[in-house]
Amino acid sequence: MARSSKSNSANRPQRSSPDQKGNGGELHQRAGGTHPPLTTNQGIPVGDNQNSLRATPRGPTLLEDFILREKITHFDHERIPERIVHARGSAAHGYFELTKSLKKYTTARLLTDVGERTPVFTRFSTVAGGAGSIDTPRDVRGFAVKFYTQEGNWDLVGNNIPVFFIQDAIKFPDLVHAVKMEPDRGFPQAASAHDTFWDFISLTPESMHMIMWAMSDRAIPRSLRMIEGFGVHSFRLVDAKGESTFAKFHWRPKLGLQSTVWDEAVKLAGADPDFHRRDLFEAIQRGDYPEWEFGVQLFTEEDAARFPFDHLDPTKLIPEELVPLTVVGRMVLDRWPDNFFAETEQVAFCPANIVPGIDFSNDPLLQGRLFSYLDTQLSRLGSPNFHQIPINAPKCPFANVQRDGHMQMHVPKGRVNYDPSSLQADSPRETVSGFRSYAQPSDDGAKGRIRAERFADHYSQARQFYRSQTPPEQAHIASALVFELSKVETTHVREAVVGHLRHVDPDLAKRVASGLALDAIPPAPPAAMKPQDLPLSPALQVIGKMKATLAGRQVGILVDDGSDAATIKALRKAAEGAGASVKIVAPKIGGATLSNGRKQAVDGQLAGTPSILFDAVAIVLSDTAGKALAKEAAAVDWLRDAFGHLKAIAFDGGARPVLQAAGIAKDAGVIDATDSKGFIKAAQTRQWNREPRLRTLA
Ligand code: HDD
Repeated sequence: MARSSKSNSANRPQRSSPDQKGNGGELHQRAGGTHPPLTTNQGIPVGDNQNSLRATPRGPTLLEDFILREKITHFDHERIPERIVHARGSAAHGYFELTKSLKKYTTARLLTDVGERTPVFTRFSTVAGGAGSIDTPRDVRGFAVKFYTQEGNWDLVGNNIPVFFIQDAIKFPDLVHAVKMEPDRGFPQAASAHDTFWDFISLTPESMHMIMWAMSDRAIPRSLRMIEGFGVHSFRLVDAKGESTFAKFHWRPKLGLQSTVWDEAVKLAGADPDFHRRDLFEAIQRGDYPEWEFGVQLFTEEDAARFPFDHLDPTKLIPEELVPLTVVGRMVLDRWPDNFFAETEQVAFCPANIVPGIDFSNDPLLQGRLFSYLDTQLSRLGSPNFHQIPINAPKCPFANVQRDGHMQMHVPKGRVNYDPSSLQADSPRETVSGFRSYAQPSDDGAKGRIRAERFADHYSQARQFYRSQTPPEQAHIASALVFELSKVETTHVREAVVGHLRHVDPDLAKRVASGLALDAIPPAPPAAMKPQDLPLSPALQVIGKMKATLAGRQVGILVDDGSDAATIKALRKAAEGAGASVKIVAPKIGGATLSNGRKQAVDGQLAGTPSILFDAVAIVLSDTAGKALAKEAAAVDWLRDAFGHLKAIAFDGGARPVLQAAGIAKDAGVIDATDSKGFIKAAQTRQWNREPRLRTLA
């Protein structure tokens, strides 16, 4: 029925003003800059992005609304499957610079041309937790570097621990199933302290060396900028004549290694689940670029034959005392990604991405990995063209006759999509400098599902690692085992693990058995090979190797109205002079009026900025504020935690009541705030001597 022109005009929707639209009105209009027109994915300019198309002002929404449907449909598909392991990660761009040529050993250009800078993209990760889990669980950290070399992409996909749990890739799905949340209950998230993990471990003696590392302070790092990285497997370097030398690859942080203490790691999980991501982001934003040395251990087939272990076994490392580390380059991370999803999430690493002059070894774990990663990217990124995503694409020219597939971004020209061909002048061809596998002579063994004989030594290097640690580190390992096994409900699993520890070190077994209140130390399982006493390797320590430095660290100063301005200024100057950054914490975020009457800007409000976030703390208060904050749990905990986490504490007279309320006894790390020099010295390390007086360690 035709409507009369009168009723038609009465029903016609009025053009809405910005405020009626719901776009925040004036503020939205006022935002500076030149804003391009908002369009649909088809380029159609959008007139109203706040209201869907309705049949009448209060009526139903119309299916016709292609703008609404396109927007919602795209949103519905925003998530892709997260990585089955290493789902939670943080990454940054940077460069690798060669400082010493390896020309004698390899033709790989990135390792021969001193001074050449190769762009890199490096992703750090935890292993067990989901993408939204915490940054500070006890876990291995992934350390994956994509080198965009002029001869193609090389991915060095390593960890912060130089060995692995298993010797053969066929065990990887079992290991990962065991450590991830249990399938019937869906917990625990990002934690190895549960029955299925330890059940698997107790039945997998080859994991014992890795367990020592995973229970050590290496698994609770202070910062991603303070972890080492390892390629784990032996690789080969191949020279122009086709001769090969084995290589192990290492990353060593310029800031030195540093870990947290366990109680701190647990509290960090609540205080700042993004602690490591934020730390990396903030360091890069302030121009304090994280840096690592790149080192190699080089050895020949003959050297390897003399090692008291099989270097193809990924549960073994080569002590630096046996084959020294030669530093040949450095990596600097100087740019945070522009977009987390496009870069950090979509980056696809693959140990099979290798360049001419580098080759694989027969390590059975590596061999399995060569298959797994390409396969996982197909399922995760959904197309065989994932190498065309900008973060994955080589930065050198690349061409072949692979074609088509989902999300093909290239538009190849011409008739030729096969090889060999003779119809097109510019079709790609094989080159003499192309990748060639090392012509490894094969040994005479028979085919079979067999492990090499010397892989059976499961305990010698676990013992070497444990015995090489400093006493506090040994206590941390024993305590971590007690903590983890105390979360295991099944008694026989607890006992079986302690049984293995007898082979590692009888004293360790005793400490853990006592920490679990076992009636007796359980029997050791039969060992396929008798553990040997290998020479100790101090290079395996964290505490022993820690640099005494505040560089890249963070100092928190707790102030309130009336705090002495001169003391705060002196402390800040000293801390910044030592390379630390300083954050001011106060009960109110709007600021504190100091003794000089000036308003002090505040970086964090007390309740939301616990001392857990800092490496060392100072507390500077007026007498009035000191008395008031002694009754404030957040302030008392601020000090109690700093003390418990073995941090240096500087305090002035006004802060004394808070110290008293926190039960802090003066020691070498509790220092008068006027002694800023003494404070900085104490802050360069943790107060390890304090620990035995504070908590019962196994
Ligand atoms: Fe793996 C991811 C490191 C053994 C299968 N692995 C992944 C990442 C790192 C490592 C750092 C994250 C990469 C990123 O940031 O995107 N993986 C290691 C190391 C291993 C190791 C150092 C032993 C030495 N991995 C290993 C085995 C297998 C896998 C034995 C399977 C046979 N790893 C994968 C995977 C992942 C992965 C399922 C998950 C997401 C991805 O690959 O891209 O394919």
